[in-house]
Amino acid sequence: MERIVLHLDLDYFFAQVEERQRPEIASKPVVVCIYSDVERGRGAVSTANYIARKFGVHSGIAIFQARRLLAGKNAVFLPANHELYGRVSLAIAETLLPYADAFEQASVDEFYLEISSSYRAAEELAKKIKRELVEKFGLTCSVGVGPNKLIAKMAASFKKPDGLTVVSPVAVQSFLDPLDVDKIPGIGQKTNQYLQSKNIRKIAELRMTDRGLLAEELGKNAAGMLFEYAHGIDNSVVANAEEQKQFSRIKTLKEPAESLEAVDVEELIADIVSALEQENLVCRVIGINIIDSGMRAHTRSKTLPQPTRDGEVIRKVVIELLREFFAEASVPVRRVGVRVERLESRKGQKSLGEF
Ligand code: DCP
Ligand code: CA
Ligand code: CA
Repeated sequence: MERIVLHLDLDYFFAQVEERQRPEIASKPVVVCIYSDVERGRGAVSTANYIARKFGVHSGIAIFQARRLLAGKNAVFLPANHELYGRVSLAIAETLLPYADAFEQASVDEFYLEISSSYRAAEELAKKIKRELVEKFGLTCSVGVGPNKLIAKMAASFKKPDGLTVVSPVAVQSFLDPLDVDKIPGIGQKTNQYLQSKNIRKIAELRMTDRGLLAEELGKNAAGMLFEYAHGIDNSVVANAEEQKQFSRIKTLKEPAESLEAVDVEELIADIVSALEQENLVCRVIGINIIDSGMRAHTRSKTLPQPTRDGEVIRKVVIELLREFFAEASVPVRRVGVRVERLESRKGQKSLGEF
């Protein structure tokens, strides 16, 4: 049994839902529109079916531009019906939930399921889910299966529409290497432009690039993240926002404190470390929560280049944040808290220390 993540993304979601409502339009170009000015027909394309995409129509272009591209093509333009898409999205989530050990809805049409299984069984489950969504909702989707969220998502985008791509742990590197760097989810335009300017086009090239060099331009955190992604490493947990809890502990000081020396955070840190250990989690962000004697709240935080649950590391960061706070504070402190965020699973964790 391994930790396996399945990512599911509905194909041309809004337009596909519209096609299901009126099957007679499915053979035509379908464009779902978000109107900013209904009378004048102005606004942007929300999405389009694959027939319309063949003519160059895609999310984000102006409606008038889509009309021009589809002139004489018998195209159907519809206003977005968000209420309907929301209902369908919810019903899909309810269908998927029972299959998952952990479940996360990432957007209106994207879902992560964590399953403890074998890759063979995971592939069968993916097929079963795809059939079920066609039977229940008349909707196709693209699914990716992999050892973490990153690989599952990239696998789901690999073949669209109606795709199913399974990337087992041994296949991760050969799956990633030939892909363009802009296939990495969340890679910004600036980062992409920088990589292009350095002739780093494929993930294989990114993987071979010196990490220090990347850090000079992109900063240590962004470079570290990018480097981990290029190696297929992602330890983020599958969990909905409300479960992606941060851990925090706070206490009221016996006397309002005006300096770092008057604050003892040992107990708070010990509590946090034991909570992380209990759930087998590490954190990437460490913060402090402060209530001053005027009852105002202050927070500060720091992102680490490597996730941790080491009490020493956490203490050092907390002390640093408190020192910075007291250096600028003008009122005494009544309550002090410590919190950790961006929690990641330790299960089967790999880190760059291994490279
Ligand atoms: N959407 C939007 N405006 C955008 C992008 C998306 O209104 N700029 C909406 C319409 C999409 C839905 O969000 O149907 C999901 O977005 P996706 O990026 O997943 O795109 P599609 O599902 O439409 O197409 P694909 O088959 O490529 O996933
Ligand atoms: Ca989609
Ligand atoms: Ca999507």
